Amino acid sequence: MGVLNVTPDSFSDGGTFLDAERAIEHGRALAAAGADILDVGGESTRPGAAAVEAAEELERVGPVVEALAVEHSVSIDTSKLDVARAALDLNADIVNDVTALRAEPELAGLCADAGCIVVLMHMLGDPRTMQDDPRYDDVVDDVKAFLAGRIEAAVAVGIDQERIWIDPGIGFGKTVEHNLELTRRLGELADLGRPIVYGSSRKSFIGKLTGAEADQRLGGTIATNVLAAANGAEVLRVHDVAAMRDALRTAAAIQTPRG
Ligand code: HH2
Repeated sequence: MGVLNVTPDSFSDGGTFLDAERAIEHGRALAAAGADILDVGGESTRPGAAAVEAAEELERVGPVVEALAVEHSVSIDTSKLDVARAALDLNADIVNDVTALRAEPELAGLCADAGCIVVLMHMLGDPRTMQDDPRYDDVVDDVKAFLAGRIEAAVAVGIDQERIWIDPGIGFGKTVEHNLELTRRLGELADLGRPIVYGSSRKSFIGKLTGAEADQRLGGTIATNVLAAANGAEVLRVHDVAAMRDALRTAAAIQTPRG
């Protein structure tokens, strides 16, 4: 899954793809580099990010989804009903909601009616406050229980269980240690029986471990994603698709001896 942020303020690429033509071009480049899904977002969820009105978010992502969804599989990274509805009308295939259908509960009904895939992600608190001293009894058990509850809620409103993907929400209300433990024990989420999405790309815990700025975190991004894939992640949400593809191919070749 290639990240396509059509925002002025995303933490690692804010402003780079705010122009629709540049965003579309970048989306095509991500697909050419091997992304199976393009994750288009118009609102940053970085800690402390400013909220965006639905109309503005849609103005950002609408033309990009319209151009790319006829060519590629597109997920819309939004928590808003109106944005998701418009994106699905423009042929998006997946709704990726970092609030797991909690921000605007009507979004669940829309997804049920549309029959699209839905990504349910764990987040503690909201983007304004989530990094203020996050605490868990056991981070993996707590995230797992939360995701089990959100799957149940989604199925209760008519979303097909088979169309639900789950995500531990790396960096969303987590310390460095929480992110490392979730990555180390990611396999425990497989008990929920749904594909696991994993998004560590360029995130600040990698910066805290390596000292690297956001655009210099590829090494840490690759390490975390290769281990996440080995631990059962099926969908890896990354900015640097070509490097990730090569890393995954190499890791897979080690794991699968050729006859
Ligand atoms: N992370 C971000 C945004 N959306 N969606 C899922 N399912 N999983 C994630 O880990 C995830 C996500 C944050 O990263 P990014 O889009 O690069 O930054 P920003 O939120 O600042 O636009």
